[in-house]
Amino acid sequence: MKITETVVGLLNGQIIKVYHLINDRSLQVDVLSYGATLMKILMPDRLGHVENIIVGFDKWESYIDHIAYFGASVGPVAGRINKGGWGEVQLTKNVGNVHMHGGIRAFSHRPWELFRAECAEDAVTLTLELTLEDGVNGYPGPVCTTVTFQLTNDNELILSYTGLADQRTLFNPTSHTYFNLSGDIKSLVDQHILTIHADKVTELDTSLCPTGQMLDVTGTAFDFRYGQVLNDFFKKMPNGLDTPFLLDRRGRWDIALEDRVSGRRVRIETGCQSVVVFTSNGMDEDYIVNGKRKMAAHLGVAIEPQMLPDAVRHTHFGSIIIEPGEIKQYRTLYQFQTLH
Ligand code: FUC
Repeated sequence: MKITETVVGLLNGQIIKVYHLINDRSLQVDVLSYGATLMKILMPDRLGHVENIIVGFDKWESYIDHIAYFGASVGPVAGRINKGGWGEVQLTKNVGNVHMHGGIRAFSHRPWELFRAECAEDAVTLTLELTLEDGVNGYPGPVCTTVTFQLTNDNELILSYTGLADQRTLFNPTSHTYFNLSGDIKSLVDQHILTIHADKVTELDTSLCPTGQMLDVTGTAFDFRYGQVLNDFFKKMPNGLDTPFLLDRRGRWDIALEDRVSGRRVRIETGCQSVVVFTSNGMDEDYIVNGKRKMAAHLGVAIEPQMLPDAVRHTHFGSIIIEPGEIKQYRTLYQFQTLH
């Protein structure tokens, strides 16, 4: 196993690097320090061809100010907070009347610093850190965050976010990674099979914020408990998924994504209570991704484990508050498998 680094640039005097985490089984994870971003995950298909299975940019500069959040660490609070209101605290509204993905220049749009890199016999571990000053986008702070990427020889990637703040504040980060298991974005994700062990989704209003009601998925298009080919879902729901699922904890795995053509599968187990899944709806946009092709709707499926969005306005969703001095940690494990 090894971990290496490449210096890729400079931003306001800060060195920007890509870290390469490599295991002994042909799995490689590239992490960009800007945004603590998963830039590439290289994985073999059933014939042994090693290809990238996530959507992003090949040049780090393309991530600056881009708002697709490709592979980014998003926070302090991922997802939407309607009107940006948390009691007396007013968070910035950056999408219409909504506070989204931590606001402008939050976790996803800042260089993170190296905290620790370790290489052991069966795992390589990279920890990056970032401190958001008090008041950034309205968050009481400072908020000190670390993210740890651990790659093992069992083809597992474990991501842990840790938050610590001086004042009572909010913390609900996620990794906003768009998967495409075809390899080097050869095809859309239409034929991928998505399984989500969730028996409820949140009802959403027109700004895609939860109303507070939970809806049973039984008998609806949103029932992914037994696996569903994404295209079958798109036929029923042409707007695609941009949906928070409440995980039901019935199996060991919470979410699985599988591509039978390449023989690749990712299984996800998370300590978070929910997952937001976004199928890059409407993203027929003009930029090139992976240095290869124009971005397109359904080119990736973003799987974002997190606590339920807008929990600050719906207290029965649970709490994303951290008290001063309290350490909060969220952990998600991705297992990469090649099917034969
Ligand atoms: C997801 C979605 C949003 C948005 C963003 C880029 O998290 O919930 O609607 O478009 O990604």
